Amino acid sequence: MKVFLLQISAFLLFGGGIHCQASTRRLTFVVKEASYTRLCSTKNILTVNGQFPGPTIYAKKGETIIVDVYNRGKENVTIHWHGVSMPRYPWTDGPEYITQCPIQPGSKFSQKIILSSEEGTLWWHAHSDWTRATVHGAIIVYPKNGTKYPFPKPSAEVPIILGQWWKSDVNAVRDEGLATGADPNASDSLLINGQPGDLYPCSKSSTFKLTVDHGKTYLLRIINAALQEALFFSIAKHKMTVVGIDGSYTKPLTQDYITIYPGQTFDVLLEANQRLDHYYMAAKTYSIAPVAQNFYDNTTTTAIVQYRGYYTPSSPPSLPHFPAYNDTNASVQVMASLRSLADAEHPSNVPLSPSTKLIYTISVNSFLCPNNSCAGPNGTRLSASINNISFQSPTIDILQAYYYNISGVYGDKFPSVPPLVFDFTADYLPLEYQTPEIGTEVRVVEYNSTVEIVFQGTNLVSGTHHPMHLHGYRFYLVGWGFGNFDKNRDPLRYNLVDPPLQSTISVPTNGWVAIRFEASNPGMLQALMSSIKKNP
Ligand SMILES: *[C@@H]1O[C@H](CO)[C@@H](O)[C@H](O)[C@H]1NC(C)=O
Ligand SMILES: *[C@@H]1O[C@H](CO)[C@@H](O)[C@H](O)[C@H]1NC(C)=O
Ligand SMILES: *[C@@H]1O[C@H](CO)[C@@H](O)[C@H](O)[C@H]1NC(C)=O
Ligand SMILES: *[C@@H]1O[C@H](CO)[C@@H](O)[C@H](O)[C@H]1NC(C)=O
Ligand SMILES: *[C@@H]1O[C@H](CO)[C@@H](O)[C@H](O)[C@H]1NC(C)=O
Ligand SMILES: *[C@@H]1O[C@H](CO)[C@@H](O)[C@H](O)[C@H]1NC(C)=O
Ligand SMILES: *[C@@H]1O[C@H](CO)[C@@H](O)[C@H](O)[C@H]1NC(C)=O
Ligand SMILES: *[C@@H]1O[C@H](CO)[C@@H](O)[C@H](O)[C@H]1NC(C)=O
Ligand SMILES: *[C@@H]1O[C@H](CO)[C@@H](O)[C@H](O)[C@H]1NC(C)=O
Ligand SMILES: *[C@@H]1O[C@H](CO)[C@@H](O)[C@H](O)[C@H]1NC(C)=O
Ligand SMILES: *[C@@H]1O[C@H](CO)[C@@H](O)[C@H](O)[C@H]1NC(C)=O
Ligand SMILES: [Cu+2]
Repeated sequence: MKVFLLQISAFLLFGGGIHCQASTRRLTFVVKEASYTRLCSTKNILTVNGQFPGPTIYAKKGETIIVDVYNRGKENVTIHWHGVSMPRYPWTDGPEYITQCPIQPGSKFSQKIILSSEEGTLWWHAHSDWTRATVHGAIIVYPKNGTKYPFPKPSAEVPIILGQWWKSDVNAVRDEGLATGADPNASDSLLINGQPGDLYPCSKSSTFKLTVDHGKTYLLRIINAALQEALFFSIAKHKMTVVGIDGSYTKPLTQDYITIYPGQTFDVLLEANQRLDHYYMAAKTYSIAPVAQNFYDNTTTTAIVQYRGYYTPSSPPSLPHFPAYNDTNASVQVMASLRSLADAEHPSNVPLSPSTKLIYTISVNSFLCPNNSCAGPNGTRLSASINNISFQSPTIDILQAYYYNISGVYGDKFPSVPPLVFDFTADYLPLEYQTPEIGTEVRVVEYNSTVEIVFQGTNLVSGTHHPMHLHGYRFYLVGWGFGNFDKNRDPLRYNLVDPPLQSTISVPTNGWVAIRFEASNPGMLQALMSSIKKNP
């Protein structure tokens, strides 16, 4: 139950898509089912090349790679390059019915990945329904020849992919949620690199282990590939230093834990500077939902950091300390402290006086069902909206409709401000506000305009946090706060000097964020709200 909204297009300028390089590398992705056993039971999952998590793509900054995708599965899929801006080339970025039609079973489609300014960790995932639960992998973008990391070269680099596992078929879980109108079932476990870890049944022998040498530093490339869960991630007795997010570098930020939202990627340095032993690295969900109900996955996934040497390890290894599962202050800590490098080699280009200012409310909604027969709150069906419009997916992709001037696929009346202004984050809100309109509306922005979007969370149905992700752009996170955005006071506190450059942020629980970017990449700019769970 994904809800996406706000597609933006400006003039499309074609013919700029020639990216010849001496040798464009080609990779082969065969999407097919494979049998995997987790939590004492076996099922078929959709994979790329039979691998779960899927293969890592290694690239250099600025490189173009072609991925030949063969769909040997039973359902439509597309592969999306998450966090890649794809300058002037939205056509193979993946979102189905937004920039392209899906790849049907038995067919092949070559998808070009055009890397430009990104450097660090990104990821790829399937972009059709819940296929991304198992069809995903890392993209590692190294500095160009002759340039370096803005930190000492680590001894080794390790992808840490956080995920979720359902014992049931993921499509059955999704279908059940759609049929009943309730939150789909929470997953049965969280995963680190495809493994639940020591704290789950039948899992101990395959727990992911990272062997380290005392005194060395490791670069963890952490990806939250979970469908829904915002995760706290920490390593027992070790600090982590964040040096990058979403494929751009940050000033070093030393933390006991990070909060990583679905879709985000972090580059984190781990110094192996503790007593020779085994230590757990672990992840668990941040959620404001009541603890006793099955609204979110309340389990803890672990992997082991093991020092090389001769010693008797602690058994079990020590677990990291986590904030309380519902600690909203903790959920914003990293966001509140991250700063971009903003130096000569990594300049900040944040627009100082945006020409277009938009305010978008993000709400969880409910639709009435006949005789209150749905399984959402009070017999309703859960949904989500931006500015009170719940996105209806078209059957022809919007970019194609734009290109060929096909009318009736989408409208261009997406409101720039909330159609109704109320105390968005009040404890009690009128029930009649809960039902949104339905539509496929697009907001058109002028090419090269500078845009500010304030995403304002509301407390309708559930005032939870909302991960937001834009395609085709990375944006500067210039401000955030709890409560209602104040257009007179809050902009005075914006960080216009060294705001972090990201492609995925989370609107805090009953709060807001402000982002800015230059609309210089024509195409369909899509804001994705990752899910309508009580704890998306
Ligand atoms: C798969 O994609 C094709 C082409 O867009 C579409 O006609 C078909 O309905 C899709 N099938 C499903 C099950 O969504
Ligand atoms: C970059 O360096 C690698 C290893 O030193 C070399 O194999 C490769 O050809 C170089 N690439 C370019 C574009 O110079
Ligand atoms: C969802 O959870 C309920 C309650 O535990 C269970 O009865 C149902 O079978 C689950 N659905 C799926 C698709 O696993
Ligand atoms: C986790 O959630 C289940 C319900 O799904 C509940 O029974 C259990 O008490 C919860 N455990 C913890 C540690 O909160
Ligand atoms: C967090 O959960 C605890 C235990 O479930 C509860 O007592 C507390 O009120 C919750 N805090 C917030 C801010 O919801
Ligand atoms: C969160 O932070 C605010 C302001 O710093 C403080 O008033 C509040 O008590 C904190 N809440 C928790 C649960 O720590
Ligand atoms: C709703 O309930 C009424 C009375 O129980 C019944 O007559 C009617 O058929 C129900 N409607 C639907 C759509 O189920
Ligand atoms: C696009 O279609 C509309 C009507 O559907 C028409 O008025 C307009 O001239 C067309 N534009 C182009 C560029 O073909
Ligand atoms: C959303 O639109 C519906 C239909 O017009 C209306 O009933 C509802 O009050 C609106 N809610 C908000 C928050 O604007
Ligand atoms: C848009 O901006 C780019 C880069 O700043 C510039 O090269 C181009 O001429 C501008 N185009 C228009 C139509 O303003
Ligand atoms: C459910 O109904 C009760 C009683 O009308 C109301 O107080 C509550 O807010 C409703 N909850 C939702 C989520 O609609
Ligand atoms: Cu994306």
